[in-house]
Amino acid sequence: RVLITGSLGQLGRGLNTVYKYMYGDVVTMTDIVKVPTDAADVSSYQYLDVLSQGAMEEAVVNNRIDTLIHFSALLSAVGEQNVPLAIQVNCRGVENVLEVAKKHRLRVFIPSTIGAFGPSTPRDSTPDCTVQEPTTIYGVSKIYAERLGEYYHSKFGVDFRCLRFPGIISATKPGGGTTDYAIKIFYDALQYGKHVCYLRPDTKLPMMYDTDCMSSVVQFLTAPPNLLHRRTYNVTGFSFTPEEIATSIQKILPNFKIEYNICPIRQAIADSWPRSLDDSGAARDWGWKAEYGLEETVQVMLALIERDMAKLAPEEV
Ligand code: VAH
Repeated sequence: RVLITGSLGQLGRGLNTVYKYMYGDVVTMTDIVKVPTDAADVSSYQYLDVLSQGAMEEAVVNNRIDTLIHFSALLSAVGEQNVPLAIQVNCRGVENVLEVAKKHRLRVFIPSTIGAFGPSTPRDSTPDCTVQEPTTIYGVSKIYAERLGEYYHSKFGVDFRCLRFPGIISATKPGGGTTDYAIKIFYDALQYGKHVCYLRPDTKLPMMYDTDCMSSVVQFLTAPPNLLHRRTYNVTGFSFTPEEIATSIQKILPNFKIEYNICPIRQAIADSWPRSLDDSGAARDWGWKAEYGLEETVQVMLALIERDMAKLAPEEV
């Protein structure tokens, strides 16, 4: 059985749906939102504060968990606004997860990110193993997660697995990241025909569509340990700039307009991150391959959001 922390966030909801579809009722969803808004999604939901190791252990034992997926984290932009909280959630949370995993022999998945790289990292085709000097607390905390996980793996034999994700594009609300514009742009395109982007038109970043992100987690977690030459791998989909994604949207919505109002904080963060990732290590070791490119992502995002908007009352959109 699987326990997902941060399960009501952008990645948690998607992975719960995938596991439910594949294996039935095997997931215990946890988060710090006390009353889940979407009851259909959350029949197995439990409140869990990742800062409480005792509560985490209790949830693991009571639900007979063997795999812990730790999605709780403060993302890059919001982390800069509350550094002490980012350290608590992102560092103390990981320490608790790894201790519980050690004690109960769990397989653990913790996502890392392109944010774990910084301005001194080669920015194009960034490899798995390179300079990591991030300039955000988010990046610093994710390096800590990578290294602590690798340490628990080599020292205590914890089956720790970690993927460095690019920006994830999904038809769900994102939460406080620098890559969030690449989701909001679709909602704005359908609702207002216009998006005001906080990044410069030429800011290239690596991204990946939701379905590819979910399959990377499922595939990586089922890979036999003898295939893994490392415990932290890059995975990616494709790279684009705000200008390029706007052009793709205009192919479907010709009247769509993009304007720019640069946010200096998020621009500086984006400028310190890779423009593209080399994920050939994941491809070689466990057969990873992304399926979605920019055009497919734009098509599916517009279709999904249009469908969801049609279901909701106007004030809920
Ligand atoms: C953020 N989406 O923008 C996250 C991410 C690729 C970066 O980890 O903070």
